[in-house]
Amino acid sequence: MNKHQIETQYQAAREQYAELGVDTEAVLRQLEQLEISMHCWQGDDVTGLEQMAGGTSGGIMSTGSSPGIARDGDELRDDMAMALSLLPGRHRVNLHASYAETGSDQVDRDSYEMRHFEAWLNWARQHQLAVDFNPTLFGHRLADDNMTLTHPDESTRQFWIRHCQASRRIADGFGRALGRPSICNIWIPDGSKDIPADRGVLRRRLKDSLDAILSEALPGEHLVDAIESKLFGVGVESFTAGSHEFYMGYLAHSHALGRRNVVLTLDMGHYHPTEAVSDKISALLTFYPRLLVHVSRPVKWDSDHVVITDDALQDLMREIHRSDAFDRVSLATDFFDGSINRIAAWVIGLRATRRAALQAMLEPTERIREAEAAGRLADRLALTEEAKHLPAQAIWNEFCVREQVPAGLNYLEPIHEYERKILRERS
Ligand SMILES: [Mn+2]
Repeated sequence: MNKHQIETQYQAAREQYAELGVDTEAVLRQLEQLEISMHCWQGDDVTGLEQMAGGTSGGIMSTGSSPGIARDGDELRDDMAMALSLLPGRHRVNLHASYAETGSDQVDRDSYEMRHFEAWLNWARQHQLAVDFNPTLFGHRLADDNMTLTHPDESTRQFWIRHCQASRRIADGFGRALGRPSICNIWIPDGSKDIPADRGVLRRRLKDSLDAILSEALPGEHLVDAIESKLFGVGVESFTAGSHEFYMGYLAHSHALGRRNVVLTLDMGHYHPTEAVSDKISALLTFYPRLLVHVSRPVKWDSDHVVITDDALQDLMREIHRSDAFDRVSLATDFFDGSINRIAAWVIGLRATRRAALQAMLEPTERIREAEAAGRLADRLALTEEAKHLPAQAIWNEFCVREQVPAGLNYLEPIHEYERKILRERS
């Protein structure tokens, strides 16, 4: 499809949306402003760049052996730049602490500093990207028993506390250096395979650890703290210390202490399969000003499949749109699939995320609300159904043209070429 066809189809679609009271030009402006934080760990199957520790664990697992996995930081950044060149709209980059490049420095995670992320900072500057950050509490000899911030051994627990403290300072450093606040998201794998005798002691220890981590006052204009719950993981099926209820409580506790910069993270793969993450948006925004969503796709469990257009994603975006909260809900992708071209995985997942946001923004919400307010519930349902089949694709293609990235499927050929020229050369 060429530019002329895209423009013709866009004009026809624009009129169709206008009839239902939707201004597509305003939607395109909003979509362009929407920042999505692209995770780095899709590019190397969550391996990381450290000298001293490696691999996943902690109940998460990447599978697949597509050729050309990034072998060092430069290759990973090249691959990310390639993916970003095929994505319309604004992006941030999401790093894990395990992507530190320590060179000849024999330094462990509790002593990481900003200088170990120098290459990432320079790269982010060059590509005008803000950076989000995550301490890495898995894939390490001191996390082999799936206990970190809840660890009964005091020195091990203190190691992980120091790691999270160091991570907050690094996130603060990125926020300062780039002039855009960094979100520092804490997720821990802590739990147990079988039924623990004392859940309370583990959770009280987690609370104390988080208090120790968050007690250092760092200015909110550079740093936002996020806490991420989980239901279960492989090897920790019976108990997870950091459950949704735990962190809901911890959030209330933090805000009561005046730590208003702590937000909750909703990972779409971290709940019961029939639980609707979309429904949590308006519930949380009633009490807290901000949220972070990890956009993922669970398949029967928290499998972290590449994000695609499915009901869970569409419902999530619709709720954010209906809450008029795209500026209060931060979006960050979180998936890893090594069984397909890893760059295509990023591009497909990130494009699906933004397209779902577009689909939501294009909804004739005013009409649907009018019908609801008037008690015309059949009209509400009919309009909601009709909205699913309006020509959103024509608006998306026009957006891609304006953003100077490939429309439709045209992003595939550059990926194939990159695979032939770059990925196949990596052994
Ligand atoms: Mn997550």
